[in-house]
Amino acid sequence: MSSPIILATWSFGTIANAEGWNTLAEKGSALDAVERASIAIEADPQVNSVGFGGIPDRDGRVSLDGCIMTSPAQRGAVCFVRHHIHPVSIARRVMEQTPHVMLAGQGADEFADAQGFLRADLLTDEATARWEALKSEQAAGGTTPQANREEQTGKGNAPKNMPSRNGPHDEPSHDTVSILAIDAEGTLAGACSTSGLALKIPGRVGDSPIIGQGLYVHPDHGAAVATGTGELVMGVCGTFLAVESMRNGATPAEAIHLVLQRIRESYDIQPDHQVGMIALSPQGEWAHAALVEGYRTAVRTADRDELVECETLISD
Ligand code: SD4
Repeated sequence: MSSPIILATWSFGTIANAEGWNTLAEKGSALDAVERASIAIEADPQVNSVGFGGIPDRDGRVSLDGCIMTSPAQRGAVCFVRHHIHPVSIARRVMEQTPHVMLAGQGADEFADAQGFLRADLLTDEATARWEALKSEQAAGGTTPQANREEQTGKGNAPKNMPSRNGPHDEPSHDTVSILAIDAEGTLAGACSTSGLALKIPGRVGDSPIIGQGLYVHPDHGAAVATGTGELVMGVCGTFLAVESMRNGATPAEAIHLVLQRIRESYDIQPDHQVGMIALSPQGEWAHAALVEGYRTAVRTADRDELVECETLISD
């Protein structure tokens, strides 16, 4: 028997954890817990970076990405979903009902239809208002949201700014929900769900739904998730690198430090960039770290329910 734990990114992670903990406390599986935790955030219209209510792309359309994983052989993902609210649940069906790992765009939506998921309009009035404000800001020559920059500079060809939602690093800008859990049987699971970057170029997909980028889980060696500027994570296979490092003997803290250092070495990090990571060992030891301040992780166990400020920063 193990002591269950659930960890989720950002302050809305406490809401995700509350939902996931209901499952873990009743001796449910980590897989069910991370799916239910994702659903809670995806369904919340106040969260403008995940699921229903996500901020649209450059052309005003919302697209969602998500994945779920328990082992290299048990993983599913969807990206560029435009007509369904729960990408993690669709990803789980890809994992359980198909021989494939990932479905994209129209194919993912049609698969979701066939699986009985109901179509929904992902756009809310609030997200439209925020999108219009961002477009005006952009037209007035203000900060250009990173996703809409087609030109690239610097050694690492990374986008220059964080998504301009409500602010680059402060909590109103919630970002991706990335979740890791261990259940009473000691089984690890993880999930990621996002609407990606505000004002992204239509078709852009980040790290969150890619196995080994936004999420990686190995039952014997540990699990890791990422949030933040996906392009930075994608050049270093961020979560795979973290779990592989744990396989080679690194602690969770050492593993994610190595990844964030690798990101620093590989890119010209801009002031608005951020990457936050969580790593969890099969024994329940966990750590988090971020490129810059503002990132936090919600943790829930039998005797702990709190939001932990990330004090371990990897900065120049
Ligand atoms: C992406 N990693 O699409 C996501 C966005 C995110 O915190 O996590 N923001 O690049």
